[in-house]
Amino acid sequence: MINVQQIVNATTDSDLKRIGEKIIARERINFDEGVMLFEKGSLSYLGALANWVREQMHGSKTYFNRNFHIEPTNVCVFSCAFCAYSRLYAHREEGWELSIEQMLDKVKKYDGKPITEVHIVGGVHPKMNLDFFAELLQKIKAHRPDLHVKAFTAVEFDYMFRKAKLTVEEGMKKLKAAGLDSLPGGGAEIFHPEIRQQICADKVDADGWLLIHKTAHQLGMHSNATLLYGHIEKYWHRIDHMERLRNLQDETHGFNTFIPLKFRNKDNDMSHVPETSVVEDMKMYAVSRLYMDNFPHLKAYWPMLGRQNSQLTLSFGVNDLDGTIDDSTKIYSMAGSEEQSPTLSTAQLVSLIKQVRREPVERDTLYNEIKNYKDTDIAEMEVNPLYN
Ligand code: V47
Ligand code: SF4
Repeated sequence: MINVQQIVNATTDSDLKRIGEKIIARERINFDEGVMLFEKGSLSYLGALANWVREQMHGSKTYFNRNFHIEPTNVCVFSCAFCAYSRLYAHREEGWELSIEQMLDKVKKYDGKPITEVHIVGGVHPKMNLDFFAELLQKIKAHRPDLHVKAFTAVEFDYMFRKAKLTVEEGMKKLKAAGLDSLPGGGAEIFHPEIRQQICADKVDADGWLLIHKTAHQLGMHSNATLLYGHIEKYWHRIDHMERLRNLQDETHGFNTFIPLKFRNKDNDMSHVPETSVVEDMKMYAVSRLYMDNFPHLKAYWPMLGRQNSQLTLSFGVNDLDGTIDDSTKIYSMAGSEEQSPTLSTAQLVSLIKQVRREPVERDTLYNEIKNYKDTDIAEMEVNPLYN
């Protein structure tokens, strides 16, 4: 079998060869080299390198968790051009707004089930303020103290804290005390103002986003980071975005996972922008694995990519497929993802990973391993209510 060193040796392009050698030596690649990988790297070259890095870091392990989502509202004061999901406050009768009791009922639905995480994220509703969410967190924790609460994008935090006239540190401390455990990675989009101004001008900017995550890390919480790719940005905007995240990670080591999110173009103000091809998607994952050398995990969010393409990413650097999701995530189905009802049972998720000969490992939010399913029989799982 040809190994990665032989693939690098056989490369005729001197830039790609040098970058490949750096990667094999586990040296950091720089901005220009990141852009060059996108511009010149073939799918097979990038894939070979990214898969090598992935296997050095995690072997064949592919993580997932058992989680569910709550989307408190899709009413939003902002109007990001790519968003198919939100409704302006003036049109709030077209959207939904859940009360604390309704959200608690969703939590209670999982009583007795081996779910480890709730992911709470939604639009920015002017009436759902810091006190509202602090009360929600307290009530969730009072009901189920062991449930890990991963909640709110930097966009939601920024709005809540400004409205409450608190600094980021004060606001974050308050939510942590109420029960917040970690932060999801949303709202990052593309940091560079040249693009941010065109796709989401009115929400928190790059420095604001990074400050919120830095503050959370300093308070001992972990977080994720996303990048919305495949619309009007150039390759260098993606690398600029990754560079800013990589720099913060050098300082805090608080990020767990990097999640590239593929732009979907249905029913939004950017519907005229074509979606990227699968080849471009896989290149994005591969370059992410190669550039984000200090991020332990790379996640493909299956409801956005679809199941088969998610399986493919596992050969392009990805080692995490998020979770069983369950219930109510609408942000991608409304923007045109092929996954219109994004729920997988544990048995289905394990089977998806095994089909492409990877090792399914159930984790908690912080990547502590809960169960390795390498030797678990799918047929047995399918008839066991614990996995369905
Ligand atoms: O910030 C919105 C994206 C994000 C579209 O941290 C779109 O574990 C593509 O961040 N096409 C929110 N993307 C979701 C998110 C997330 C998801 C899963 C796991 C985690 C995690 C975080 O969804 C937004 C935005 O970038 N988004 N509309 C669209 N049309
Ligand atoms: Fe609001 Fe988030 Fe949609 Fe932007 S992406 S309009 S902040 S819900």
